[in-house]
Amino acid sequence: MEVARQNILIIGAGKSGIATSKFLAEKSSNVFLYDAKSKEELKEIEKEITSHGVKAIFGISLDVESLNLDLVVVSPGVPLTIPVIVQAKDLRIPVISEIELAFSYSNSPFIAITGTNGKTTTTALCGQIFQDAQKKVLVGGNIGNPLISEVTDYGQEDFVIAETSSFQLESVQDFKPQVSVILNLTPDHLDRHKTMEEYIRCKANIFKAQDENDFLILNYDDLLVRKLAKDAKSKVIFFSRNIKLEKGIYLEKEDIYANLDSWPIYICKKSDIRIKGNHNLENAMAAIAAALSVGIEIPVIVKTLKDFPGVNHRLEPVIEIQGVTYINDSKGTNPDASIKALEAFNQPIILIAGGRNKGSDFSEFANKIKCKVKEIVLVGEAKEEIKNAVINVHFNNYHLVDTFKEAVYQAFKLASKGDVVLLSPACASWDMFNSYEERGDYFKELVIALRR
Ligand code: UMA
Repeated sequence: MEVARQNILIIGAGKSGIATSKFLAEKSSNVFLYDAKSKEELKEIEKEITSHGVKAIFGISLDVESLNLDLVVVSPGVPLTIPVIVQAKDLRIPVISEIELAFSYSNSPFIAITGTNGKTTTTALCGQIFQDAQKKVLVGGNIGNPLISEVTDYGQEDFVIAETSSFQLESVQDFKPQVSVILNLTPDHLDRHKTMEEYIRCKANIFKAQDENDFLILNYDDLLVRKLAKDAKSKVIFFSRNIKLEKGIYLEKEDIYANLDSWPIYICKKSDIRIKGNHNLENAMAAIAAALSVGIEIPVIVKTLKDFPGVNHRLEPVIEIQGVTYINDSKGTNPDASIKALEAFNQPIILIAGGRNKGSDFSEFANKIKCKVKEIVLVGEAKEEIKNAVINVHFNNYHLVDTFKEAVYQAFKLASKGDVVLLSPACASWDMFNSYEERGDYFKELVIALRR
């Protein structure tokens, strides 16, 4: 993609937008960075990017036509329906996402991973397997570091392992991973995508440009994911923990097998995998499939599965105080993720939940709460909505609080020896924090302070 001396507008001055601005400024583009937030809020960012020759347009309405643009690059969190983007599209200016730009500059094959839940764990696990196989890898994307920020290193990598969200995939055209993975599909981000069909369409863009030389790894046990196989031009590899597949990765009793060519090959025991729970078994099977599809040896894969400890903010043990275990699952940002977190424990659970609802329905979550939870502490914008959902299933052990700090203290007071205090909000953090990482870190800080 030719970008030198082109007029390029980047939308969103978060991690992706800042990295994209710097990248394009280095390539001699004429770069404008737009953000709806005020100049005052973004003054540090303005200082940083203007030193790279980028022009900031913050907190004011923008006449796209006046900039004589050649290209618009959108950050993931920016809906494609905002007036600036609509105007750009009306003017037939190409609008692309940051991952598509990064992809167009890469010479390395991409392993791209999506799904409603488990994508960070699977991305990190794949990264570790590939590294342990002595491959040079770049791990990035939705996991936290925008791919474009590493783009200068491209070409030196054997593989780019990219966690990709529905936001990032929404508008891609030429994004063509050598291996694409879809782990599962349950309602999420419907405040932006509006319908489940549209959410699935965005996720399915991960394999839209693939051809018969590429691989698509799909969860056979998830009907919505399984159905996508019919739209694929690439070679589909299914994985299943419920069914002995004729072809694919599957569980038979306690053993995992891969049958990709003519006969089944034993991989390892389910219990060999260090990260626990059915959802992690699925993540591990997807990672096995991805690794095998590029020829990584089984002993390397198995060694990593035995060692890999999981990722921060995902069922992350924090501390034990007076026989109570505190678990940080701040990454549980939708009901399905939090249902999986609840299923991972046999002990009585004091659950901290709530935050910003992303258009989810809480009724299934409420049913799971009724079965697994002793007491629930509710906080944030969605607290009333979750309260109503649990009342509907006749669960009355709820406690409403005003601040996150209060939520942690309340959970501490309610817990007794043998209990688990679990932060798994089923909601985004954006009503109280900048990110789920910030929420999880604050939880850990508050919990560790309880010990004193
Ligand atoms: N903005 C506007 N107008 C709008 C909306 C936003 O100007 O209409 C501006 C905001 O004022 C803000 C900027 O856009 O200044 C934020 O851009 P962004 O939301 O794209 O944030 P980034 O910092 O670039 O982070 C993004 C991803 N964020 C989202 O998708 C919301 C990060 O994923 C990702 O790690 C990062 O790029 C690097 O790739 C986070 C996330 O929550 C973890 N992802 C969602 C999820 O996992 O469920 C999809």
